[in-house]
Amino acid sequence: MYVEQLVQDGFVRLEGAIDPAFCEEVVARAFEREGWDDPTTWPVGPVHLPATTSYDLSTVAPAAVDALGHLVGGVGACRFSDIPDNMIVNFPDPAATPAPAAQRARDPEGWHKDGDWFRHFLDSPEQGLLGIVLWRDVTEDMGPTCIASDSLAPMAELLRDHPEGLDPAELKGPVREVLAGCRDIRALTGPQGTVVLAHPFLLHTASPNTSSTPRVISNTSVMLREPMRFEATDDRALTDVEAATCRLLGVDRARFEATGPRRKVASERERRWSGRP
Ligand SMILES: O=C(O)CCC(=O)C(=O)O
Repeated sequence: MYVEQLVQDGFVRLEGAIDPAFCEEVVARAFEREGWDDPTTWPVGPVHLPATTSYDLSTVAPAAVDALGHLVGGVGACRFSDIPDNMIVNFPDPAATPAPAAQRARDPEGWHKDGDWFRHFLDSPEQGLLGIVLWRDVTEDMGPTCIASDSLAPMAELLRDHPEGLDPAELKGPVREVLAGCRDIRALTGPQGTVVLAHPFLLHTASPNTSSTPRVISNTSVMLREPMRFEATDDRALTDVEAATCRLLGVDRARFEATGPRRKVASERERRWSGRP
């Protein structure tokens, strides 16, 4: 159902997936917790808040449960598919100048494939999907996430060609090379309550907020119980993400076997949040 969309856009956008009133409650709680009631005291640029809680997907975004069925084989196939409140609040930056999304690709700094905590393989279960929640309206001038919709195929080829796996640090150089060839750069905008479910290989980055309104989103990983499989069997069809990955590689099916260790990598973000140096 979503294969074509994943291949063309890199993501599926579910507008109206979360009730705007609920979004406002969650944002208000975070702003109150952080003492951000007075705009004159706001910081400048992005602030990444750690999660204080996670909301059950079927309760707050039932439409997303249906989409997960097609994309990754359903909530039952996931080790984690809830919505945490780890907001990324991108505060206005008065020094920033408005620029179209395409311009962000000229500076490779910040562009990444999500997953700074594990060694990456073509079939990695740690990031079955990149989920992005728009907790408030996001417009072009509000520092939206910028995505490279045509990054999926070269990223899939890179991971196919490295069955030994790549640590996050080893991905940095190749990501720059992939980005240099990308031409389809878009801003992820949309109304409050939109849930974006993106292919895990989608390259993306933050951008400066040139408006006077904070941009409030969160990122999450839909984590799978098992590695992805790119060959259908009698009792299991390919999920949309697996089928899209095959299409991106120009094949109907693919055999992939990891030859290196699947391992966790201590990320800078985790160290920051746990207060360790
Ligand atoms: O803030 C954004 O728009 C993107 C942030 C991001 O990509 C990340 O934290 O991994």
